[in-house]
Amino acid sequence: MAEDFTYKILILGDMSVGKTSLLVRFCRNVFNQNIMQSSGLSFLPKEISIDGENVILALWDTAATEAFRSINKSYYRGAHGVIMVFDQSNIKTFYSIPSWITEAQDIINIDKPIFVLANKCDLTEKVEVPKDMIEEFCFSNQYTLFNVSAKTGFNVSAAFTELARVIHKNKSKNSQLKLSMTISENITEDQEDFCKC
Ligand SMILES: Nc1nc2c(ncn2[C@@H]2O[C@H](COP(=O)(O)OP(=O)(O)OP(=O)(O)O)[C@@H](O)[C@H]2O)c(=O)[nH]1
Ligand SMILES: [Mg+2]
Repeated sequence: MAEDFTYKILILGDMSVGKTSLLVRFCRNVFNQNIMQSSGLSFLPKEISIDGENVILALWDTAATEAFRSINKSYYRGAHGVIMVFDQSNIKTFYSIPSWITEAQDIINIDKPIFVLANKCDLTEKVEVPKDMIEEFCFSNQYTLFNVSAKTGFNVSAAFTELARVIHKNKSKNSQLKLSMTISENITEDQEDFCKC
């Protein structure tokens, strides 16, 4: 039977940036203007196919309020990637990104892929964060940037799927690396035996 791959992805960002809306758009292809504020932590699973392989994404949605923020941190462990969301119509949410990422990187490996989703791109009249500022920030930190809207659905699926693809590719590379290390360890042991004889 074909193997399933499961990856844990964290969705981080300030209150009301649209974390839950993006998840619901990606998983169920709907948008609810009157969505409730999240409390605590929840996750939605989403099954996708990457190059013919079955991949299950466990998408962890976090509540951004201070009270939940410290509790949620204990669930960051084991994450394979991070979706960092900010609201283009609220520059404060852009300035908060480094603190979210520092917090996550205290717990998960620094080499995990981080995708920045500039949400609410439908609010063209209200954009507060200059495009070149976002691009420069993401480029200098090596974060992958997607301009998205949970409301219209623009680029949402593309962003999540690309992150899954990057994680899956790294996973394959890591297992290949492990395999080649095992082989070379065995060769070394064999050579030692050979020398001793
Ligand atoms: N115009 C517009 N509104 C959006 C978009 N995404 C989310 N919203 C609205 O923004 C508000 C907050 O959305 P949520 O998805 O609850 O945001 P959140 O980041 O999960 O918020 P917390 O759970 O409080 O941390 C809601 O009123 C949404 O309808 C978008 O792409 N465009
Ligand atoms: Mg929420």
